[in-house]
Amino acid sequence: MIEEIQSLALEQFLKNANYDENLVGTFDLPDSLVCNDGSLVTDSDMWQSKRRQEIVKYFESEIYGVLPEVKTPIVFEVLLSDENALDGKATRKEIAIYVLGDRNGPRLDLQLFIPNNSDGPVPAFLGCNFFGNHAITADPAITLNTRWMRNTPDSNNVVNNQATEDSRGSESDRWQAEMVIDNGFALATFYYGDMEPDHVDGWKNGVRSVPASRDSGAIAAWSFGLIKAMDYLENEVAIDSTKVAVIGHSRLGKAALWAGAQDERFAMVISNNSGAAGAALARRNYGETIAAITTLFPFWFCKKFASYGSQPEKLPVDMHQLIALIAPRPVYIASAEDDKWADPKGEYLSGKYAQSVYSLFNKVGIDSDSWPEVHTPVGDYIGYHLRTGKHGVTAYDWQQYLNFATRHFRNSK
Ligand code: GTR
Repeated sequence: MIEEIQSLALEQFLKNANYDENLVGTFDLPDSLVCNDGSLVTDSDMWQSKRRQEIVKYFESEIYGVLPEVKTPIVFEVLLSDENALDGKATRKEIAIYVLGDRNGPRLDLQLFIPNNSDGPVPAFLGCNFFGNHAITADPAITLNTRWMRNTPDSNNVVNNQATEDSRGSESDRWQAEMVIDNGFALATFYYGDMEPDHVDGWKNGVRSVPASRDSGAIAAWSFGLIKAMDYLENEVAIDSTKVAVIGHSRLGKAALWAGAQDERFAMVISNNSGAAGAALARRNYGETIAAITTLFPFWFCKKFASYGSQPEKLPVDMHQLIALIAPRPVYIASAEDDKWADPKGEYLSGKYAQSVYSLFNKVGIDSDSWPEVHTPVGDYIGYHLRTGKHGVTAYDWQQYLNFATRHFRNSK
């Protein structure tokens, strides 16, 4: 029922969305370098000690809400280790992480692929997945996720909100596990619904039910899971935890950005088609707007965010500042040409306008003066590409992420 109402509302918004660059409107973006008291940020120390925190607070209070407050360390248990995964190329582990440090509390199941031919700790990609760890490869040894899942009978064989044996490997194109391993990286991933099922009542069975009163949204819950998975990676001898890239697609790209913005242990952040309330500028009237996203998915955000639906210009931050919070760490933003709903140009511009903060660290971000052509990756510390095709994650996307991560992680040895 909820899904039906959502899809009717989506239809309306899709029909009425603006896709005409002439109707995007003009706007002033909040200045990342002017503090709330009017003082100007003149160097990276002042950014780190003062302004950065002000901007984090705005993203908390106006958009995503606060993460659960946890003082206890995670408790984890390695449930399985298979040295013959991916035809012997990788060791695959399944690790139960009790994110609140309580074996009776919320748990996420991390799946970790580690290349077998490495001679020391390796860099890693970490991201939430949409359809369970068993969807990453078709390996029948992967534990099938039994939690609530969005119905996708045609693509992922999720029926009656449950994964089926036929769901195995249904996301393998999106994850390219073998390509990642062949390039000397580990891949860590967990089902986002482990932290909160993606529906309006999902919080009741997720990490936000403890404590229930905090005003936040599901994106914060998914980000929280990424941060807790990072806690584990710091304990994993096979991983170089100083070289972990947090990655996500679409709504999970929003979660990856928010996790990476807050937690500076993530050495790199990758946003794949994250769109509205992700990389795309909120003030541009193009594709999905704040009004649309907060009507379709109010539970992703703190309550305040919806109040900007009719007045995005009042939002005290914009998404270029989410990118700026990642400075000076490398960040990559990827768009798809036909993914107009996500406002590809707005995603590019966020990266472009984050430059003032990267400049404080003498880092060059996007080095192109105009929105690049398709299949023309640009940027040094802020990478960007536009590919052909629709909303999704492809081998082309992964190839660029691997190039970007290889370049930055090799240089920082
Ligand atoms: C859409 C939503 C987008 C994006 C997408 C997805 O319906 O409006 O912001 O998050 O879902 O996650 O696939």
